[in-house]
Amino acid sequence: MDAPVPVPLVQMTTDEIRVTLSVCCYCGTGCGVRIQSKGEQVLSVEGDRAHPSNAGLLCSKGMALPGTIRRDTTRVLHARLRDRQTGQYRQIDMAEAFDVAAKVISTTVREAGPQSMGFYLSGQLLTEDYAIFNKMARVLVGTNNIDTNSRLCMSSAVSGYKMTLGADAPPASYEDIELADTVLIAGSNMAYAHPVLFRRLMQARQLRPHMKIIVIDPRNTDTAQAADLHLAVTPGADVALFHAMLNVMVWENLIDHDYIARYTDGFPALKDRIREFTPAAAEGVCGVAAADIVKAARWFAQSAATLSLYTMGLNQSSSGTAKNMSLIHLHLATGHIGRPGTGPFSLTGQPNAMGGREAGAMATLLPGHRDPVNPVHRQEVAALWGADSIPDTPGHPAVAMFDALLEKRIRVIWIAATNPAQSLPDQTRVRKAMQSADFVIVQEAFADAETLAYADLILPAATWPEKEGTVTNSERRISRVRAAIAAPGDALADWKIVQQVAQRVARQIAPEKEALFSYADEAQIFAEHAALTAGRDLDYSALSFDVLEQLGPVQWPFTQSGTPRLYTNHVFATPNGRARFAAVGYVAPVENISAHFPLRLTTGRLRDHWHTMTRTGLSQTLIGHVEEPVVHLHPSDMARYRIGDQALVTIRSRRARLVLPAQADETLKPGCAFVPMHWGSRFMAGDGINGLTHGATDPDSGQPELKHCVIGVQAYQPVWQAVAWVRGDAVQLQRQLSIWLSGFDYAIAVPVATGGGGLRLRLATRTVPEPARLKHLLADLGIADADVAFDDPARGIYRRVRCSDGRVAVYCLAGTDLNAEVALNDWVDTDVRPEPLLPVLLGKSQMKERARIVCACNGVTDAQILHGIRSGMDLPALKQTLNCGTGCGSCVVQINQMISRHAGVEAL
Ligand SMILES: Nc1nc2c(c(=O)[nH]1)N[C@H]1C(S)=C(S)[C@@H](COP(=O)(O)OP(=O)(O)OC[C@H]3O[C@@H](n4cnc5c(=O)[nH]c(N)nc54)[C@H](O)[C@@H]3O)O[C@H]1N2
Ligand SMILES: Nc1nc2c(c(=O)[nH]1)N[C@H]1C(S)=C(S)[C@@H](COP(=O)(O)OP(=O)(O)OC[C@H]3O[C@@H](n4cnc5c(=O)[nH]c(N)nc54)[C@H](O)[C@@H]3O)O[C@H]1N2
Ligand code: SF4
Ligand SMILES: [Mo]
Repeated sequence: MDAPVPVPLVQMTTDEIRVTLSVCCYCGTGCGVRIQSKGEQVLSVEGDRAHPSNAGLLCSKGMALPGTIRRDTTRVLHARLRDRQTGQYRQIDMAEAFDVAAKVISTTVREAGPQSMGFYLSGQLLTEDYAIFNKMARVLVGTNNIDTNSRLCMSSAVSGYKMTLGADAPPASYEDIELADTVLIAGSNMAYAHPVLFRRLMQARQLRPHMKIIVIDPRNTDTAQAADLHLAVTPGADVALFHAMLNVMVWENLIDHDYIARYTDGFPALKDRIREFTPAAAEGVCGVAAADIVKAARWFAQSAATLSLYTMGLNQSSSGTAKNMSLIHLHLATGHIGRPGTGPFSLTGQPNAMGGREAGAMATLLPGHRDPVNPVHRQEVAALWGADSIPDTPGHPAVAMFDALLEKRIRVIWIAATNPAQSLPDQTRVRKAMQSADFVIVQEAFADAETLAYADLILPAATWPEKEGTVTNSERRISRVRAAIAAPGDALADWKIVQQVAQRVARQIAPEKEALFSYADEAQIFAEHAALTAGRDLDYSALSFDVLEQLGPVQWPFTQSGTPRLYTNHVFATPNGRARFAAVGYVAPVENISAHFPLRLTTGRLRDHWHTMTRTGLSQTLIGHVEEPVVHLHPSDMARYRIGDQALVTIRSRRARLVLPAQADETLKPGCAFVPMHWGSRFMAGDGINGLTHGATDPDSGQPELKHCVIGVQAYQPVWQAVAWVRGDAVQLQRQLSIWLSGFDYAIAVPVATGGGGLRLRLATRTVPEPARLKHLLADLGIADADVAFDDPARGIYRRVRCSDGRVAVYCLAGTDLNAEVALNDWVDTDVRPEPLLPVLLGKSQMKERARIVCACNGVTDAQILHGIRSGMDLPALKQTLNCGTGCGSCVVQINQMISRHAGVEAL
């Protein structure tokens, strides 16, 4: 039961410092925060001890939120309209922007029909934003072409739950982490992606030393390193592994026959199907030793309470639904569901992907967990919305929506709170689709999102912490999001923008529908939305903003109180109340390795960045953890393909090429490669990582296989290279210098965390650029006039430094004689005086390698920690002397790894 938490909302204190209770805007953990602000400035963000999901804890990203709040040109401050002829944008006021959007939409609907319009939204919208977008799409425009980036994220979890348990409802609560005896973590790097839950898990294990943790991940991630058993599955092969675990459970009679007989259907057919998946047979498919499969099966089945936590390693797959189902099967077969410490618990990625599922703002969903192919459901929703009907033509899920755009079946797309020009797979197609659209509306909060380059109309959105509404986290907990400061410029809350445009569209095409959008505030939208859940599995029709003020965050279903755990009576959300097994088969990923593409590439997250970095890229503390994109390769593969550590390498997939530095990484399985998903084309040459990935999707969920494509790698031998650094505001510098990201095989422009901050550029090509071009580069870098210069223009050599106030302001090293090491150790402590640079410029010495930040909260570098370890310090001593690991604690895993790797090494 949710204990009522007496929470006061916005407290005024005497010195005018306001405290606002809200929720962190990043991951689906949904940590409660206390925002302290004064005027329009956020002074601090700290964990809310009263919030039941995090009890005051925050990770590095949550702690660093204040550093991401800027009210300058890093934000989209005004609406802008592009002139199609000239490509130039002009600033317009909001009324004109609403008129333009409404005219484009109504004309398109009238002339080309409702199916020519698409809405592509985001798991980062608030429930109220989804609700109004959904109503606009389905009953005003008259299309089901509404989908969100949750298609790239949670849709396999949705279909997995629905096909087994009957409803899209994660049955467990975070407190089950503290009550489990075995925890199976599949395809999730919680230590990075859900750090506060990972900390809860580590604390739980300290209190319950018998707890067993199994991690299934092709990489030996920080999460896997904390496990008692790491199963390094071959990417994509989880179904074979889960089937083999079930095979062991059946063979060793570890299943719960009584549970299966009383509460489930379909087990015999599945039992037949898994017969061939003996551990020995599965070993060859999934790459996990048979003995480990047996051990995992026993730990899972024999513990008193087994909980599974899983995310993108299962969902982002062409067999994502089957992966989810075959894991849920293990819970049903052993009765590990509906009791404390048990259940298949899918962790949501984005802060309100759950809310989007509840609001049904996706092509394959309707509000209140209803189904658009069901005519009764359509009619129910239409009636509750006060409309006649909802169209029956199926809508396009995300990937298909961009295909439809490319093929002109969709002509106008409205994109909000997602950055598809970086996050959708197969970027060549996605970008072409946006280019070929009749009109693209982009509703965005941050000014440097890649997708803005494709916008005809840019609408300025308010963002956290400027918005009011609700979000639902992974454990079905609905929390209030509250505004601490006003939005800058003309930016408006997303729902308000939709409301204005919808009312104008209604006036043009269906005046009787204008009244459907006359909400006074978020509370009214929520009330209408909550009513749509009445009588459904998630029922929270008794909930309102007033009740949330009284009780604090609560878990659905909610009648008089919340529900921490589902299916406690073992009645499932299927028509006959019985859970369903299905005889799903194992299907290999869409692309298979070949002589030409011998490696499997997977992609994912880093600890301190959020997706396409529009927000985390602004934080001086967060950018330090990992500063630039690299491809991680196993040392044995690097040896095979003659690739040096840190050397540049060409990565080829069937769709694109990308040149990146290689990083030797023993945490990978041989034959596998990893590239983080975060850096897009504003940071590097090419279309970003998703130039390489493909758009093939899971047949049931429509989720693309972002976790697997095959690649070839080859050492890249540059003929000419340059490294440069410019002091100043990285965002501004990046805008000025971004033209230098094209025309080179490899180019990056990345903000710098330490030293003098600023922007770092690195370029490489196979031909020496024309002298005129290099002159232009030097001018753009601000080093046309240098204090020190050693140039040989004929050979493209420029070694230059410009100083101001006795400190380096710009430096550039360019030439054919830069060896790879110079190019890589391209770092100087930019706060030092210029003299130490001279030998470097003269080519007589290499630069010293720079330190990297480990502890983001307190700015402690790897060099400092290593020094401490080498002088004999253990974790408590390091914490005490250096302060590292004492903030959010997200870096403790990394510090422990450094201790285990370097302890005992003599002081240098
Ligand atoms: N720091 C940070 N945290 C985040 C986010 C962020 O951008 N940054 N984003 C949020 C969002 S939206 C999401 S969806 C979540 C994602 O959270 P996670 O799913 O935990 O993150 P990923 O790194 O995408 O992928 C998890 C792991 O899947 C593994 N994997 C790859 N292929 C397979 C496979 O075939 N089988 C198995 N079993 N594992 C495989 C990868 O090696 C990787 O370690 O994170 C949320 N939290
Ligand atoms: N290769 C690869 N690709 C992936 C993944 C992967 O693992 N590998 N993961 C996929 C997953 S799980 C996800 S969730 C997606 C995430 O992909 P995206 O959704 O594209 O990522 P974000 O950077 O979070 O984009 C959110 C956008 O909304 C803007 N924004 C922020 N707040 C607001 C607001 O309040 N209103 C409006 N209108 N805009 C706002 C931000 O500036 C940003 O541009 O990426 C997917 N793509
Ligand atoms: S775990 Fe970190 S990113 Fe996720 S909600 Fe909590 S503080 Fe925010
Ligand atoms: Mo996600």
